[in-house]
Amino acid sequence: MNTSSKIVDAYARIVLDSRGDETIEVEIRTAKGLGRAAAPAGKSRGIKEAVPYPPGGVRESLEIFKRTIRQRLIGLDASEQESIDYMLKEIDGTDRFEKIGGNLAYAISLATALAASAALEKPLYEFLDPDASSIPLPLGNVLGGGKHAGKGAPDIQEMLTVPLNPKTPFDAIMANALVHKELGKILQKKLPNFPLGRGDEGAYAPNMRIHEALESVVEAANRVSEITGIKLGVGIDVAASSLWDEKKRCYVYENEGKCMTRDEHINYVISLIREFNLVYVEDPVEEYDFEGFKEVLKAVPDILICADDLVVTNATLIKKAGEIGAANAVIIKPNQIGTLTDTRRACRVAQGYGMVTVASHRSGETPEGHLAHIAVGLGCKLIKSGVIGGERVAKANELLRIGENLGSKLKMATLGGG
Ligand code: 2PG
Ligand code: MG
Repeated sequence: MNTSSKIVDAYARIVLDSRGDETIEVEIRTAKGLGRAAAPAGKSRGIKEAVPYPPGGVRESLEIFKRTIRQRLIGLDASEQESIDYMLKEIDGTDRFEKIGGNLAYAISLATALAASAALEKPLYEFLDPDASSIPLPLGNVLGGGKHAGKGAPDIQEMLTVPLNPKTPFDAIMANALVHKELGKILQKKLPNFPLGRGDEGAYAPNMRIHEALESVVEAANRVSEITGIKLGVGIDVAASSLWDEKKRCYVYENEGKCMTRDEHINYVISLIREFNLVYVEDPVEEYDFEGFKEVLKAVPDILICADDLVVTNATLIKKAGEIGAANAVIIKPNQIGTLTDTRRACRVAQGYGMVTVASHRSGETPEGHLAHIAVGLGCKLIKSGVIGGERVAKANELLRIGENLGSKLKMATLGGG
């Protein structure tokens, strides 16, 4: 046992997330440091994800922590992440943290890792991987709708940009911020009465159809490429499970006034990819349609087809997707699976299939930068963490600090393979 990382006390409390919803925050104290972490929350959640809270909600998770978990943490070594995460799974006893809540598990798991890294005097990314040196490219949501915005916004949840050849972490995050600014100007010109309203992740949420919205994002990205010399790619998160109506068996595009059959929808997504030269498409079809993913990837093999709700950071589901060739990229949201150990497993399996791993925020976030460390420490080539808003910028700014800390070791990630 490393005495400096021995857990001497643990606390939990309820705090607010970026949407003003209650979430659980955990503190793990060692003789030499403190780890504090709160869980984010999704709105377009996958059905197969860890259950965020037991039936009694966040308060029940808090009670469970006080009653059964706190005492069992005290005396353990915070640097032994795997055994602590295993203990959480054993206490819960279900596959999806239905009893204690995936968000409680995740807050404990991350707070433990932070406590260990503080005790060992290492940044979290280095605790996760001592050889980590690559800074992921930021994939930033600049315009969106779906479940993250109100009525009238585009049916597609997110339209994103990614700098493809930035020289430094600063160039990378600044490029997306400039796109957001240029886009604001373009939207105001097109919609003089648009009061620059934004959705949950800080992306503009105009009253606009998909086609015009994508045209605007491409225009903003091109302008920024011209100004900065940085090449920008455009992508989308269709979040297709949010559109799928199981009873009607079609994809409901409310704002477009359409209900598309599975095949019409797949053809539509492929047509958008071709027309707008998209480089990245997340969740093109609903969360049970592995074959649909495969069809899309087959049609556009050079594009990143990224699985989020399909695989929910679950190594077994990622393996299934890898085996049949359903996706060449995968979203990594630690609270979808509940522990850092299982998040690491998910990354390893995905990277083993040559998939690009994309560390991702949730639409309800905490004002912390930890996701940047997780992205670097787990070898993710992309980080999807929004462009503006304190809780989004916290992750971007943390990438800058990690970059400085890496010094001459620093490499910028590039896309393509593994
Ligand atoms: C997504 C996420 C994050 P949510 O679908 O990728 O952008 O949304 O957190 O609401 O699941
Ligand atoms: Mg998604």
